[in-house]
Amino acid sequence: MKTVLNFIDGKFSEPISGEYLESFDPSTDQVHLKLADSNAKDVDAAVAAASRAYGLWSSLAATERSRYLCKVADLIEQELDAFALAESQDQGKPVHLAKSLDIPRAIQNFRFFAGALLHAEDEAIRTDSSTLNVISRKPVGVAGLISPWNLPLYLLTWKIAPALAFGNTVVCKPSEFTSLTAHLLCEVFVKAGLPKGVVNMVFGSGLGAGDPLVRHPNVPLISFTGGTMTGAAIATAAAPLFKKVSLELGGKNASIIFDDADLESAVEQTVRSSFLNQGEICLCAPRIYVHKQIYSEFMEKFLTQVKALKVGDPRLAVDMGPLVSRAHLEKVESYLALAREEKAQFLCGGARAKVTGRCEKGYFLEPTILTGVKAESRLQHEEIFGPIVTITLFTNENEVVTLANSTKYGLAATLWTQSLGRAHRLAERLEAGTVWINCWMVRDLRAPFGGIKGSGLGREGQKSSREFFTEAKTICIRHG
Ligand code: TXE
Repeated sequence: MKTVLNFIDGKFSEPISGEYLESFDPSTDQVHLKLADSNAKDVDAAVAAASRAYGLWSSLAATERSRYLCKVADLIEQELDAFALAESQDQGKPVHLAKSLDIPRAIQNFRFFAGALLHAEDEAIRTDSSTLNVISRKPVGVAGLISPWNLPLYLLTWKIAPALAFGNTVVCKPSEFTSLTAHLLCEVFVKAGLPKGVVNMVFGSGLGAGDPLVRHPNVPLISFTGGTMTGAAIATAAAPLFKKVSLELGGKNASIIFDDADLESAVEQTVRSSFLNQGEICLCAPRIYVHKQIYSEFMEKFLTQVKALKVGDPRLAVDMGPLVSRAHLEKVESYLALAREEKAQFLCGGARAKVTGRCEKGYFLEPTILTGVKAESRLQHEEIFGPIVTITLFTNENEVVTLANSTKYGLAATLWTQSLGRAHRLAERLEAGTVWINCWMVRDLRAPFGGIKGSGLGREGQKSSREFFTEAKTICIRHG
C-alpha cells in the first residue's frame, strides 16, 4: 500500500510523530493509502524550510519564476492519466471528468500565472507636478495554503501558482481525503527542479496540521477553500495575528429559469449544475427555480435527462461516481431523511445507487430531485454538497429574487432568460460573487472570483490574486 510522506525542504520525510492516517478509496470502501498524520512540529519544519527558500525565490527574475511554472505545467500534462486516476481514487470523480476538467484546469493555473507574472505592471500616481507616488509590490513571505477534496488538483494549484508567481514560498495542507493527488504534485515539483523549500506540503488532518499552520507566527498569509464553519474557525484564529486571509467557502446557489429561456440549453446545463462531480462543487446550483409557464415542460425534460444519468465505477464511462467518504455519504443521506420527514416529493432518487463488482461497497447515491420543499426548510438553506436538488415554481421576478437571496450564502447564481433587460436587472440584484447568464461554470481567470456573505472573503483572479499575494508599499517622491 502506498504511503504518502510529507514534502519538506525538497525531500519526502516521515512525520515527526511517526503516526499515519488511513485514506479510503470511496469507490470500494478499501484503505488505499496511508498518509502522514502531521502535527505542529512538522508544520514548524515546513515553515522553516519555506522561510529559508524565500530569499532566493523572491529575488529571482520574473522570467525565471515563470519558466519554473511553465515546466510544472508541462510535467502535469505529461502525467495527465496518472493524475486523473489518482483524483478518482482519492475522491471518486469519474476519470474522464478529471481528465477533461480538473487536470487541464490545474495545468492552465500554472500557465496562466506564468504569463500573468510577466505582464504585471507597477503603478505610479502623479499627485501634482512635483509629487509622484510609486506603488511597489513585494511578496508577502511564506503563504499557508489549505485546500479541500472536491476539486483537489484544480483548487490546490489555483493557490500555489499565484503564490509562487508573485514571489512567495508556500506551505500547503491538502485535504486528508486527497493526499495521493497532492503527492503526485510534489513529485512534479522535484522533476521540475524547483529549488528546495519553495513548495512544502504537510499531510494530515485539519486540526493536527491545518490549525498550527493557520496560527504559525511566521506565516503572514492564509488562503483557504473549504466549508463555511471551518472558514469561520480559521478567520477567528488568524484575526489576532493580523494575517492576510482569503476564504473561499460554501454555497447554496440558485439557478433561475424564466419562461423565455432557451429550454434545451437550460435543461442540459441545469443537469450539469445539479450533478456534476456528484454535486460536490461549491458552484453547483442545488436550488432550481422554474417559472410557472414552463414548469411542466422543464420538469419533463429535466427528469428524463436526470434519470438517464449513469452512476457507477468512476473508471468507466459514467456520469457520477461515489461521494467522497462514508461520513459525507451519511451527512448527505441525513438530508434525504429530512426530506421524508418534511413530506417532500421525490421525483427520482432518494436512495443509495446499486453498483456491482469492484465497486459494490462504494459510497454511491442516486441523483435526487425534490419538489414541495418549503422555503424555510433546511433543505433550501444548508449546503448539502451532494446529488440532491430542490425545484420550486415561481411567478415573478421579485418573488424569485427574494427566494434566491434568502440563504446565508452568496457564491454564485445562474439566470436563464433571453431578455437582456431582465438579465441586467436581476444580475445586479442577486447577492452573489458571480452571476452566470445562459451558461454555468464558465470562468475567465482574469476575472475576480469569490463569494459574499457566508461564502467567503476576498477575491482570486489575475489582479485580485496579485493584490492578495503581495503587499503594496507607496513611495511618495517630491522634487523641486
Ligand atoms: O471541509 P473542511 P470538509 C463544504 C461542504 C462539506 C463541508 C465539510 O459542505 O460538506 O464543507 O467538508 C482543513 N484549521 N465544503 O470537512 O473541514 C481540512 O483538513 C485549518 C465546501 O471536508 O472545511 C481540509 O484540508 N484547516 C468546499 C480543508 O480544511 C482545517 C469544499 C477543508 O476541509 C481546519 C469542501 C482547521 N480548524 C467542503 N479544519 C468548497 N468551498 O468548495 C479543517 N481544515
